Amino acid sequence: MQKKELNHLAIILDGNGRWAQERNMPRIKGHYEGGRRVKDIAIAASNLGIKRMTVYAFSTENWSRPDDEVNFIFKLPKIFLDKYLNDLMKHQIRVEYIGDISYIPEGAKKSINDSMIKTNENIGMTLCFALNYGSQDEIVKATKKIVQQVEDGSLNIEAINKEIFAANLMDNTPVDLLIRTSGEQRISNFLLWQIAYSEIYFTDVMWPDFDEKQLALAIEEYKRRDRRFGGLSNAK
Ligand code: V0D
Repeated sequence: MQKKELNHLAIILDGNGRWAQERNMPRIKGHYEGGRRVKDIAIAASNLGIKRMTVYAFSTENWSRPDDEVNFIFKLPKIFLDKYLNDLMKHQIRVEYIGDISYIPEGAKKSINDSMIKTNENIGMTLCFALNYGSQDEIVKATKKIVQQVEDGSLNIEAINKEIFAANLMDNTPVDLLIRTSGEQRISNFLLWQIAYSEIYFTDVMWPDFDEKQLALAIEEYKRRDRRFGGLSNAK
């Protein structure tokens, strides 16, 4: 029985604000530290041979946070890019995003586009930021695209299947391992289709404390589960 590769790692980055508050620091400091962890864990994951890492950086529900916090969060793409572009290039990491960036501030949009253009030729891991992303929205958008193709006459209703459906999502790489930090045990509208067969790892560690050691623990658990089920008929 072949071992299941860890191709796509997805992470719900939770606990930045709480981490800062517990240290009597402003919540935005937690987001800043969280951004640094994204860079560290992306490099560690790429060194481990992981091909894609998707991080839930800002959800459609996060708009309800205080204005100052939201404004700072949208400065992070530029801060992140200015500080870490060299590291991304050195490790051949490509930046992508999923989500609806039409409503996010122009400055953030520009940095996101710059980061994609500058890292476009990199051949290593893809680091995908889920920005203003919601999985139910993604599924509704995919449905509209499919209906449009049927209306155009380019797609027959009988031809619609799960492969066609997946191909109309923003990204359709199946998630092998989903990690959520900071103690919450929910999916929160993240990659609902893509996690159909994924292992899920919950940890109480808050995102700014999630280091390479924590990543190694998560991957160890992933491999242990794979070995446990690998002996049985595990046809998927
Ligand atoms: C805050 C922890 C990098 C979680 C990470 C606007 C929330 C730091 C980016 C980024 C955020 C996004 C796109 C890109 C380059 C960098 C980022 C957001 C939040 C949402 F092309 N960190 N970061 N984007 N945080």
